[in-house]
Parts: sequence; structure tokens; C-alpha cells
Amino acid sequence: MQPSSQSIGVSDQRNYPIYLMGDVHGQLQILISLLQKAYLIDEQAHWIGEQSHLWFLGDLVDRGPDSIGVLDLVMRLQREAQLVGGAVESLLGNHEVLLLGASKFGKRLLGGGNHFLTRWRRNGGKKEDLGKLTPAHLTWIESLPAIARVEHALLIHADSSFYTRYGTSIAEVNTTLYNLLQHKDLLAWEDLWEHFASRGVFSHQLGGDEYVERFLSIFGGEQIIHGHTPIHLMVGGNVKSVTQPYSYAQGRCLNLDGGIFLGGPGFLHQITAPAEAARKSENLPL
Ligand SMILES: [Mn+2]
Repeated sequence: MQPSSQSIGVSDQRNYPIYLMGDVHGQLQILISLLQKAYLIDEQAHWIGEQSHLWFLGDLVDRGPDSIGVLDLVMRLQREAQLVGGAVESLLGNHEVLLLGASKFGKRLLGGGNHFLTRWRRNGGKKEDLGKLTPAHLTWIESLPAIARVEHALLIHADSSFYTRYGTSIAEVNTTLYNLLQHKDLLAWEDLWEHFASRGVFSHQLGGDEYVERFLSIFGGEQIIHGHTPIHLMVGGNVKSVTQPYSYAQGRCLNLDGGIFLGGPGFLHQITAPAEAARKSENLPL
């Protein structure tokens, strides 16, 4: 490919909006209405976002009324967006791992005498969802990446440093966790359940900023964008007034968890791609 056409190709590829969405937790109707307001789906919930990209930060499931409905919608939108050059992607959240574990291990015992099923239900798992899970759902969940790089941002589900236990690059962490989910190694699953549930490392008063710098220097990117910890639980206040991301660690971290399962209205966050920003500042036609 000629250098000139390659650079045009890159600019064209970047000339689309990227939307990010935090923890949905089975709240299908709220998700549909947020996507409609952003003109990403129509009244019948079909993709009209053209070449837009939409990223979910994980925890699509559990706690809410229709986890399987949310999975079905996201999986369908992924196919529809792909057909027109757009993209719909999701990270792996700890609740996806909980649901998978409950489905794979059921009443197999965990340390402390609990089994996977009770542990999952104690964390908001709905028994009726297990019967509705198809092999297609399970395969799709197992293939979700745990970390992704989108423009300047490093996307992860949990505000936790546990990812570094599984590798020192995005590819390595994703491959290690993919392999873990393929195998029924009970101890490895239990360990993952435990560590994936931790939170708050980047906002810790002592050394939080240092964790942010270390994390970004290992995996790359200029800003960590995560969900997992409802914003109002981090900063106080009423969940109903959470309508935008929470920026902290001098802007190096962005929390997108609007606490929808606790009554928050939810929101989509849009990233401005650097190529688009540069064009705007140069006053070139988009
Ligand atoms: Mn979570």
C-alpha cells in the first residue's frame, strides 16, 4: 500500500465517534433508551450508528431484571454494526465471570463451604437466567477481552490492579484469562472471582496515583477508563444525579459506572478521537 493511501485510510478509520458505556447490570430498558437518545439504535432497537464504535466496560449481567435480554441485544448490535463498518464491543466484567462460573460449576464447592451457585446468587445472580443461557451466549462471553486500548484510553472493567497477575501486556492478559475460562481449574476460577471483585486501587489516598502511573506504563495509554465501582459510592451524593463520568487522579482515571442498578439514570461517554480533534484545530473539513 502506498504511504499516502495508508495515511488517508487511518484518518478515515478514526473519523467516527466512539461511545463508552459502564455497567449495565441487566437494565435493558435503560440501555435501549440511552442508545436511542444517542441515535445509535432506532425504535425497534436496530443499529443506526453507522461507523460509530460502541464499547461496554463489562458487567452487562446480574442484579437487574433482564441480563439475557441485554446479552442478546449487545450480541445482535455487534453483528448489525459490523455489517455497516461500525463496531460494538464489550470487556469482560467480574459478573460475566461469576455467571460463567455458576453455569460451569454449579454446586461444586468453593473454599469456605460455599458453592459457585450460592456465591453468584449472593452477588446478584438471578437463578432463572441460567436456564436461558445458550452455548452461543457462553462462547461469546468467554471470548470477551479483559483489557482494550481505544485511542488514548486504556479500557478495563475493574478499578483494580489484579490484571497484572495475568500478564504484562494487553495481549498477554487477554490470552491468559481466555485460557483460564476455557478450563475447569477450580482454584484458578476461585482466585479470579476473588481478585476481580477488588476495587478502589487507583483512588486510594496512599499511592493511588502511583498505581495509575505504573498501570499505564505497563499496559500503555494515557488514561484509564473503568466501571465496576458506582461513582456515587466513590464521591458521595445521590445516584440519581450521576449523569457524567467521574474524573480523578489528575484526569488520568475516568469512572463510567453510573450505578444504574442502584437507580442511576446512566449515561454514555463519547471519546473525541485525536485525529478528529487535530482536524478541528487545523480547521479542516471533517
Ligand atoms: Mn464489576
